Amino acid sequence: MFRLTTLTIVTCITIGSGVAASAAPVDPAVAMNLLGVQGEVSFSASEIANLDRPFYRSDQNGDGYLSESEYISSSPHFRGNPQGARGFLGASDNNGDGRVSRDEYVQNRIITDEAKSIFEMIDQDTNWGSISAFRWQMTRSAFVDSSYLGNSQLASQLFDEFDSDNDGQLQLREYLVRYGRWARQALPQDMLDGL
Ligand SMILES: [Ca+2]
Ligand SMILES: [Ca+2]
Ligand SMILES: [Ca+2]
Repeated sequence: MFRLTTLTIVTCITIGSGVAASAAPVDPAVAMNLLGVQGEVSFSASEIANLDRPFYRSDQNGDGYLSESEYISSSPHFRGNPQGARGFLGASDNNGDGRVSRDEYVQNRIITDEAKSIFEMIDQDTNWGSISAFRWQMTRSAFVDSSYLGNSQLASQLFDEFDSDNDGQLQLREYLVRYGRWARQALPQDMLDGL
């Protein structure tokens, strides 16, 4: 059954006297609110129903988990790239048991698929479809001045947290790493489980 859940975030930002606003880490709930993250609500019922199909296709021994070797053999991209498969598996393996359950898989899909569509909405002047996702990146000014985000001061703080290599560009991979951490901290499990 597909449930509609409403993201209600009560935020309270307290900036201590004498502490620069940019030095305070961004609260995950504040970040999710600015980005307009909705979790599974942003997917249609049929999209949710399709999310776990690749999981069952890849689970070759049918034990309900994806192993590293199943990742490698199910994707041409990972054949000859076991390190990439390990990284991909690690990004979904929330409980760190070295394998990915159906719920872990679906949660990661909900997070990354929505994260990518938000990335596209932040900078609508770029034709993202014409660029390989491995090369997606946007400038600091595209992010901070985004009319989608609509709050340049908070966007500036967010950008500093996203831009982990400090090169003034927001690469998709560093965006996904931080976004995934915040989403898991701030969103209730039932907004990410796809049930
Ligand atoms: Ca398996
Ligand atoms: Ca696991
Ligand atoms: Ca960067």
